[in-house]
Parts: sequence; structure tokens; C-alpha cells
Amino acid sequence: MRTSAPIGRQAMAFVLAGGRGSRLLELTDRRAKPAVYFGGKMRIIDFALSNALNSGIRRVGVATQYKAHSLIGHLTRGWNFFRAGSNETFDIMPASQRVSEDQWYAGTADAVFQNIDIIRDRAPKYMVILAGDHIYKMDYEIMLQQHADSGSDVTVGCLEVAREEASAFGVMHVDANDRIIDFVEKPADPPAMPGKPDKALASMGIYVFEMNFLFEQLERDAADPHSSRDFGKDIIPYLVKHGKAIAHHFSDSCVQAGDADAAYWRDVGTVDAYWEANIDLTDIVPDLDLFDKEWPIWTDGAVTPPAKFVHDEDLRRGMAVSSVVSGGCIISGAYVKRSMLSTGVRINSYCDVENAVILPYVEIGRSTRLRNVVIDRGVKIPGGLIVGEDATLDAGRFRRTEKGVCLITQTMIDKLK
Ligand code: ADQ
Ligand code: ADP
Repeated sequence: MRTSAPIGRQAMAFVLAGGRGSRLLELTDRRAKPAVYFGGKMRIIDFALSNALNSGIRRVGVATQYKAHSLIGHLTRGWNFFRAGSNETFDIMPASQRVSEDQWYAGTADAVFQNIDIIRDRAPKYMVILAGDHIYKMDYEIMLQQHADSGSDVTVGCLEVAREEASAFGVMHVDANDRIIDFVEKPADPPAMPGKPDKALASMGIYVFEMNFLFEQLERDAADPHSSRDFGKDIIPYLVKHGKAIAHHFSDSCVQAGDADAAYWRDVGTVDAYWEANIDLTDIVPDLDLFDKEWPIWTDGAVTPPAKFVHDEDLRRGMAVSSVVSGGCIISGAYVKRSMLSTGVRINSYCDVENAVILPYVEIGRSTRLRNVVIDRGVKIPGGLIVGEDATLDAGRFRRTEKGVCLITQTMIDKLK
């Protein structure tokens, strides 16, 4: 006989979605990183939210701060199906100086602290703190169960990363029982894992606490004038020293067929990483499966007509191959290869498009040749433009990355005139 609700139903997910993600350059000029489009139909935040929903969690809060209009619009359109009567809640918590009139969210812990009253009203037993800016599929129930079984103060999601990339993360050491014995936030010289000199054990920025314990910690931290009010900088290091912090390995809860060692998790924090992760989805069998009905990624589904391909017999064009094409797109007399097309993209005759990540409602004029590009939402590309063939010319006109990907915005196009 079951004596309590499934553990997911005892939890509230709190998604931190206030940061800019400045390494995405102009892609986050007008929207926060969690609101950036990904995979044709989704936004980055949909992954954390869908993981929560698929893990049986029905109480969700999202803290927003930086340029939140696009994000809040997406959440209110796409994530408004929770039912209060069934103990389901979806709260958007913009930084609104609730605690003090001169205080926005200082750090990630403060984003939770300033909403304690709302969370207390939702009354979950457990809090799952998540970042809204990573692409992965994970069953949080497994992590919650580990937390409940281990009796720890906090459980921290972790995964192995290349040591040279680990300076961007909290890096930990664990003992044989996965107790965290050391934690350094963003170390300049990240410590390697025992026996694995090229690897470091990195925090995913995912934390499980019991709600009451978390509130005690947040209140203690808020009284400390030296604290930056951040989980990674303050709360977690304190608990590693003075409490019991346990590591949860992502490979134990990653939702993915095949090799757990290759568990899919991407930060997509740079334009190169963003471009690559999107283009990877055009592979025959991508590492990230968006077609898996058992772990759907929910989003705001724009109502659009189906994608349409107009083939010109003389040009022998009007097709997209090895590509992902969203609803509302029209490819007319153009050839598109290995590209990711979001909703409502139009590509006209004589165009050649390859390795392109194209955000919604982009229009591409005739006879354009584009290779290795990311095109921001709504950009109107004039006919005849050529990108991806002359590195020097591209670098002078667009934002060209280390890997040679060009990010194109409307402002950059307007300057060409
Ligand atoms: P970072 O990713 O650098 O490190 P941070 O910039 O704090 O952490 O962002 C975490 C999440 O919180 C993001 O989703 C961001 O949008 C959001 N956020 C940032 N500031 C916020 C604010 N003031 N209000 C609301 N939301 C905010 C953290 C941990 C590391 C860990 C990495 C994993 O500190 O230990 O390794 O995440 O990516
Ligand atoms: P959506 O509006 O579908 O969320 P985006 O993610 O591209 O699309 O978000 C665009 C954001 O930029 C919105 O918050 C919108 O209000 C804002 N915006 C649109 N046009 C301008 C503009 N010309 N100047 C400043 N902000 C703008």
C-alpha cells in the first residue's frame, strides 16, 4: 500500500532563469538565455521544465530577471496548463523588489529567498533547484529518491567534464559514498578526478533540499554581509564544510538510450556550441532524441500551417535534405541541406543554404548563398547575399566565431545598406 504521494508530487521545481548568458552575444541582446530558441520549436528553458513535468513534478516556479519579456510571453502561452485544484501550480516570479525596494535578485540563492512566502504557500516537502539554460533529459525523481534515502542536507547533480572546460563550473571531490568533501566554484585550475587526470567532476547547478532546511539556510545566508547570495558561491560551499552534501551522478538519471557514459548534456553557452547542438539534431540518429514519445519536450506550439516545399522542375530545387523543418516554413525553388529551420521561415528561389540554424520568421531573398550561419528571429536577408565563403568579408559584416560560424542579426543586415 502506498502511504505517500510519489516523490515527484512532493516536490516543487524552482527554475532559475534570470541570467543573460552573455557569451551568446547578440542572441541574448533582447531575451534571456532560457528564452533562446532551440531545436526548431523549443526554447532552452523547455528542457528543464519538461524534465520536471515528466518526472511527475506539478509545482513549478520560474525566477526571471534579465530581459524577461520574451521568456514570460513564452511561459504564459506554453506552460499555462497547470490546475490549482489538483495541487498543480505554475508561478512566474520576476524580480520585483519584493523584499526591499532597492534590491533585485542579487544571486541565485536570493532569487529563491525573495520568494519564500510564495513557495511556503505551495508547501512542497522538497525543492529541486534548476538552471533554465541547459539542454538535457533527466529524471529528477531518481535524484529526489537518492536525496530522501541518503538523509543528506543537499544533493548536487554532477557530471564529468573535460578538465580544461571545468573552470566554468563548480568542481567537487567526492568520497567512496559520494559525499562531497570539497567544492570550489569556478576554479582557475580545476582539480582532476582521482585516476582521471583529464576529467573534473562538475556541478550541474541542480540541487535538491527539503524546503524547511533550505529556508533555514537562505535565512542564515541572508544575514551574512559577506555573502553574494549565490548557491554555487555561498550555500553549497557552506554545506560541504558544515553539513552533509551528496553528489548525484547524471549518468544515473539521464533519459537516453545507449551508453550512460555519453549522457547528453549541453550548456549551449556560446554561439559555436549553440550552432553545433542545433546542427547535430539533423544527424540520422542524434544523441538528443526529440522524437521520444516517452520523454516529450513540451513547448508553446505556435499554430501554423504545415511546412511546404515548392519544387521548380527547371531549377531542380525546392527541397531540404538532412534537415529539420518546422511548421509554417516555405522552401520555394531553394536547396537546403543539414539545417535547422524554426517556425515560419521562408527561403526563395536559387538559394543555397547549408549548415544553417534559422530562427523563426526569417525571410531569405532570392539567389542567396549561406553556409555555417545562425540567423536571429525575424531577420530579412536581402537577395544575393553570400555568407560563409570569404572569412574576411564575413568578419567585417557579421559576428564571426572562432569556428567560423556567422551570427546574423537585423541590425547587421541594416548596416549593409
Ligand atoms: P553558472 O552557470 O555560472 O554556475 P549562474 O550564472 O548563477 O551560474 O546561473 C545559473 C542559473 O541561474 C541560470 O539559469 C541563470 O539564468 C540563472 N540566474 C543567474 N542569476 C540569476 C538571478 N540573479 N536571478 C535569477 N536567476 C538567475 C552555476 C553554479 C556552478 C555550476 C553551474 C552549472 O554556480 O557551480 O557548475 O551553474 O552550469
Ligand atoms: P518573442 O517576441 O516571440 O518572444 P524574441 O525571443 O525574438 O521573440 O524576443 C524578442 C524580444 O525583443 C521581445 O521581448 C520583444 O519585446 C523585444 N523586441 C522586439 N523588437 C524590439 C526592438 N526593436 N527593440 C527592442 N526590443 C524589441
